[in-house]
Parts: sequence; C-alpha cells; structure tokens
Amino acid sequence: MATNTLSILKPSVNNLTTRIFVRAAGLDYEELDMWGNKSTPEFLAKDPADLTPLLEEAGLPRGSLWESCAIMQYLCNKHGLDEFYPSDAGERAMVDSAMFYLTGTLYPLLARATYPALGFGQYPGEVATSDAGDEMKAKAQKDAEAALAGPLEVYRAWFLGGKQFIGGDTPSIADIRFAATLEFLRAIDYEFPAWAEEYMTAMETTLGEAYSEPAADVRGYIDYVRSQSA
Ligand SMILES: N[C@@H](CCC(=O)N[C@@H](CS)C(=O)NCC(=O)O)C(=O)O
Repeated sequence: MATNTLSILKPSVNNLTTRIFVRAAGLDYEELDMWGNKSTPEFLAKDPADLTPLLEEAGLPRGSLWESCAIMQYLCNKHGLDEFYPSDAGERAMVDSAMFYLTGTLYPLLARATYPALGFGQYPGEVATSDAGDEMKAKAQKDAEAALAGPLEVYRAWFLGGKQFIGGDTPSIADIRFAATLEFLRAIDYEFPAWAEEYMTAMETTLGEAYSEPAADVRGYIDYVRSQSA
C-alpha cells in the first residue's frame, strides 16, 4: 500500500486538484477510482461526507481526510513542501485566501454555469434542482456564467497581481486549485481572458506530465459529454 491513498472520481476538477498535486510534489501515492463504488458503508465509515477526493494516510487522527485544499495543506505541512505552500505567515495567508475564495465564491458560480453541460447534479435549493421551467434554469446558468467574470478578475488583479503564478515564480497549491477548476470552463465554450489562457499554458508547461496526465481524464470527459450533445 502506498503512503498516500487517494479515492478519486476522474471527471472531477476537485479531484484533479489533488491528483496534480501528489504528482507535482513527487509523493508516494496510489489512486482508487470510486466511479460506481462510492456511498458504500465502508466508504462512508471513512468519509461520512461521501465526497472525493479522500486521502487515507497513517498520520491522520482518524486515518482519512476530505476537502481538496485541506489535503494539499496537510501534505505540504507534513512534508515541509514550502515551494507549494510558503511557511512565511503572510505569503501563506495569500495562498489560503485564494483557495478559500475559490471554494466559497468562484466554485459555486462555476458549478451553476458548467454542471448542466457536464451532466452533474446540483444542490438542493438551487434553481437547477427546483420546479422552475427550462427557461428559468437556462437563465440561472447564464447568470452564473456572466458572474464568473468578477471573481476571475480578482484572481488576475489581486492574487496574481502581475506575478506569473499566485505563488510567484512557481505554482503554489492555490495555483493548482485554480487551474484545475478552470478546466471545467471548456465545457461551456467560456471565452477565457487572454491572461487566463496564458496562465493555463504556463501552469501546464511548468508542471508538465504532473498536470497533463490527470487533466486528460477531465478533458476526455468534457469531450465525451460534448459529443453526446452535438
Ligand atoms: N470542496 C470539496 C468538493 C468535493 C466534491 O464536491 N466532490 C464531488 C466530486 S466533484 C463528490 O465527490 N461528489 C459526490 C458524488 O459525486 O457522489 C473539495 O474541494 O474537495
């Protein structure tokens, strides 16, 4: 058994985040593909949230940990990976802020904008899961898509702020979380600002196969859903 076991769903960008990270950090890992295998009593005993990615690792108080950003933070802390998660308190706070802003603000908009095209379920209480008609659901999707421009500009102007990466000259865990997330925008022909295209290219060029190999699973899924709707 590897030191780090990740239970994953391959079409997911939440999962892609940790999949890129373990490769880029050179950690010992194995991946368990949970497609069709989740929600079992065994899995729920380790992960009552029933969410992937899930890390199993011997140093964890309960043996397992979910939430992609928490997984990356833990592994950086454990292995002293300052190049991905700076030890300076101020620099670290910026990385944390970029990740919290992503999961709390950018991702919910991105899910509402892309999940209909991806065929993923949305959350109870949202327009997409309500009794609203198709017109209202399409409007909700379009509204969310339009609203993405605001947070994206925040990443450009504040978190990147003229640097190549949020982490500066090299990608941090916030960059991995951000770039992986933007992959889903390819499902809706979202027009990336030029800086975002350049950023995505820089991330993939810098991380190489650590990025491209797991990203191929997300891209393959997007190609598949697009071929079904063509
Ligand atoms: N904020 C969490 C989100 C995790 C999440 O929503 N995971 C999805 C896959 S993208 C999941 O496992 N959903 C349950 C399911 O598909 O049954 C993270 O970043 O890890």
